[in-house]
Amino acid sequence: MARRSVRCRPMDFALTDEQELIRRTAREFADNVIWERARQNARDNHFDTELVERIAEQGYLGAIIPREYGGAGLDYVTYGLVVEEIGRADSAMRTVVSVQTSLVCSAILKYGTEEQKKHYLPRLCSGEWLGCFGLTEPDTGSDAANQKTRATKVDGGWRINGAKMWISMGNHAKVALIFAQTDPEKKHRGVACFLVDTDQDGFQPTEIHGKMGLHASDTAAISLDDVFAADDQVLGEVGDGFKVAMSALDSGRFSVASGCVGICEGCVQESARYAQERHQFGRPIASFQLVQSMIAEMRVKADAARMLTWRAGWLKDTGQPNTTETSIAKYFATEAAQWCANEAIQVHGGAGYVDDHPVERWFRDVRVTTLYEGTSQIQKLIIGRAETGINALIPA
Ligand code: COS
Repeated sequence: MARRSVRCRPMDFALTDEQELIRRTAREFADNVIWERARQNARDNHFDTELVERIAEQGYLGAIIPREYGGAGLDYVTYGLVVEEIGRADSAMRTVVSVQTSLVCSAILKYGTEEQKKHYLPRLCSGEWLGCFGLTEPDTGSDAANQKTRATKVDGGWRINGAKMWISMGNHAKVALIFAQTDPEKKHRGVACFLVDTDQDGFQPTEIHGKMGLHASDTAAISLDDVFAADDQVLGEVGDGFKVAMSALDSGRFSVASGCVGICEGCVQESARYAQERHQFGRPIASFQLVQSMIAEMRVKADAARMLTWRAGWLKDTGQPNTTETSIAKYFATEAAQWCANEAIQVHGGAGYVDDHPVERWFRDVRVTTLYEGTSQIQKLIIGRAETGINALIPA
């Protein structure tokens, strides 16, 4: 599973034997281990740390991190295959993988000093520590540069005050990437990213209850009251924070897209299976053209989402710019998964309205994917800006 040199490799839709094996292994693990517990964990609103440990043992936390830092050394396309399988089984666990691997580990790998990489990455990849990504605030969502959290220089480090919102794993993380403004006049160029140790009094997470979906995921509101980060806990240079965030989101959005490909695929398979079993008017409902139409459209969207996601992964693996293509994949795959989950319930009829079938959970869990890691509207504005050269993000 060593990271291959793929520079200049043409885009190839055939998976290598190694990729097929990794995909098969991930599929079996998702079906036999994650799937088994997903429904009950959702019913119980249970963040299953034991399951997180099993996922870590498989090498799925930090899969794209080189082996020398404790990762599995996978390329992005292969990582996407794993995330697709986990996403099909349980979006709550897929969120753990996406946050830990793409938002936290990839940021440390790209911007960390050698000491930071050696200190944090092996612990995060092994699952000994969980990490969280503290960018969003109560009043700062899409306008990510507008951080209200403040970092003030003190002897030997920084004092951080503010609040973060909707932070996955915020109640369990040992290290939190906290984005904070150091100099408001500099706007996004004043933002810094801190590797905050959560074991301190001023770091106070509170569990967010009442979510529509992702019931088995841990989501926190975090209050930061004079939290301390030493000078060697700044990730990148002071002022690099916005770039750290955007670059991490390039990886995170790919991961969300991959998970949504998994939901699309699950919807196709479950709908086709159910439509063959369920009889009405003396025939399997799969024999009705209107039912086949729904399944056919799901298949088209699933395949298109997968191709766009693989393209984004291939661009990453070949070292090419990919922010726009990642936004395209994220936008399309999340909207497609939402559409597929809705249609899959339609195919299941009343049976799809209760959690006896996974379509009920997919429908609730998928809703957040067009919101987090950049809304569909933000993705479209990024794509539109790339096409036209005109920034429509900030009205004149
Ligand atoms: N990787 C690294 N650096 C990047 C980058 C990327 N993908 N994208 C932009 N940057 C850099 C730019 O190079 C630029 O650097 P300079 O200051 O040196 O010029 C800087 O960041 C600002 O870039 P840009 O002008 O493109 O940023 P915008 O203010 O236009 O970005 C959007 C606005 C809306 C795109 C951004 O704020 C965004 O993605 N918001 C959504 C946030 C989000 O997804 N939140 C959900 C979090 S849930 S975990």
